[in-house]
Amino acid sequence: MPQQQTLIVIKPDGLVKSLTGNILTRLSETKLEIIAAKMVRVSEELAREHYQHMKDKPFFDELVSYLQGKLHNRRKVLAMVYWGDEAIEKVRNLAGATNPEKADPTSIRGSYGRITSKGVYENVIHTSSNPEEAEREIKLWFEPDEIIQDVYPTKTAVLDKVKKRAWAQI
Ligand code: IDP
Ligand code: MG
Repeated sequence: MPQQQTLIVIKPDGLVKSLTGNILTRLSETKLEIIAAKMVRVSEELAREHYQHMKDKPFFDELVSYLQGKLHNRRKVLAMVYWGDEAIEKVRNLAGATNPEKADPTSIRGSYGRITSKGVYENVIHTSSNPEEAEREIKLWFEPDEIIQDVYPTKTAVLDKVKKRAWAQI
């Protein structure tokens, strides 16, 4: 069985509904390992890039606003990388179908998702659907040093004059 990594994002509706603990418990059924996790304030640029394959859909702008948390007044998501045997399929099966009304009622999306009056599927969780998508998404959301394991080849980049925030005192 292939060892894979997959991106999981608990979307703003999942956070607003206090589902984080519940979703993590459901995901633990897979026996996969969490190899990265962080809270992210999603920029419009990141949201548009993440959902680039939906850019011609009539609901694209609404979808971008949804991922940014603008529909829920909760400007954050929990982004994670899970790793292990058949990680992509295992997590997608647990997440359920894209349309929450069609998803198996015992799946995460079937249990907690809904369709908004504007027609966006609020389905609580994002999960990568194949290895190519997982690679694109993990590289979009995470720096190599934020992942506890080497999942893709890296290179050393020497950065000059890069401004970054640091603790004022340590
Ligand atoms: P996935 O999240 O199951 O991989 P995608 O087809 O990649 O599904 O769509 C990305 C997201 O766009 C979905 O999770 C959902 O929030 C939204 N979406 C997809 N299809 C529709 C639709 O037909 N109507 C409304 N929202 C949709
Ligand atoms: Mg998808």
